[in-house]
Amino acid sequence: MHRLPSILLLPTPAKSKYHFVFLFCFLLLLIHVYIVSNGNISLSSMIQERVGLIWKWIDATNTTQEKTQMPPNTSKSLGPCPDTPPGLKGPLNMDFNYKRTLDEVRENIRSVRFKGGRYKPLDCIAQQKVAIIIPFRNRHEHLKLWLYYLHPMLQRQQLDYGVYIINQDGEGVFNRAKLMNVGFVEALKEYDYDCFVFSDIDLVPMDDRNLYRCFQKPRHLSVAIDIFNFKLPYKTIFGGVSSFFKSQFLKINGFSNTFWGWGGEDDDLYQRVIFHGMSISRPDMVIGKYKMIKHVRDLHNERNPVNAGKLRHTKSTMNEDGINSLNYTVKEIVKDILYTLITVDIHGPLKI
Ligand code: UD2
Ligand code: MN
Repeated sequence: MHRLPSILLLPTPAKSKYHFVFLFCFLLLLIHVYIVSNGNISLSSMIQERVGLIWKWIDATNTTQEKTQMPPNTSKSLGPCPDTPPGLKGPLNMDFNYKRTLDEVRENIRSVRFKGGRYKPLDCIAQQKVAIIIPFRNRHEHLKLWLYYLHPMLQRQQLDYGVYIINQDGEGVFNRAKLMNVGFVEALKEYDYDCFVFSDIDLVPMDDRNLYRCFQKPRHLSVAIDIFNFKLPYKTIFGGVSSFFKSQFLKINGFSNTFWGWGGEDDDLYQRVIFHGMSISRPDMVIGKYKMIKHVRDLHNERNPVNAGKLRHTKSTMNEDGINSLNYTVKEIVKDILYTLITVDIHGPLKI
């Protein structure tokens, strides 16, 4: 009975939720007082016991509620995650013909811990904070497959990561590289990322030992793609999936903003790395296997013949064209459980 005033100590939501229980107990208390004053002690102690039980139940439910609402584990006693994540599987199976709805994908991947496609390991502190940046427009089938296969893999890799889908607004000419720059700037507004993985939406790794992390050198991850017969089509190819530490990306001033339409921006990026005195690293051709989800060339992303010629000028333009000259307008930011979708107007031409 002495526990009754503890209702005053309960947090406000619990107070309102258990209001009716409080009233019920109060009623029992009145009956109890009435019985005691009339001398029926055994019935009164039974009522006393019942009231005690009800309060215990209230306390228990209240604690569970607090647990589920608890902020992420920030315990200082966690150690760093190991260099080689212990739960990797190696080669992976995948079937791109099996169609799922986005809800089914969400249902399947309940392990993503925070809104916006954010995750960090529960039992250790990730070595790097990785933002995954994906340029996007009208590739919803690809997005579902990418999310379905990549989230579990990134979690096995014990990354502290976030997924950013940078959606080009409008019907203008597509610009993959500029969208990557937008993703870099926008992700940094949210979290102190130190590593950036820039990925096409249609590339799914076939081996989870291909770590989505950053390395001493900027890295080309998608080295052995099925459509290229699992070979590099040319030695300096740098398209598909690449990773940069924040400092490496800033050193090269990011991607160029001026490659409209298909082609060239990946070779320009490679040259930026070389001209800044760096070179690239790659996984081996077994670990670096990828499947590209089938697609045709998209509307408003036709090959731009101007782009190849621009590669002769990378050296003279790279320090003025990039992160430091980026302009865009964010139209909308949507936080799905599996990704952050940033729709952006990149102020481009309607036609090449
Ligand atoms: C190659 C490169 C790619 C890029 C491109 C030339 C590889 C493996 N890939 O890809 O990195 O250099 O050539 O620009 O070397 N996208 C949309 N909607 C569109 C158009 C493009 O979402 O309407 C995005 C999407 O993430 C896509 C990426 O841009 O995966 C690259 O476009 P692509 O897949 O059509 O080009 P692809 O496969 O020739
Ligand atoms: Mn593609």
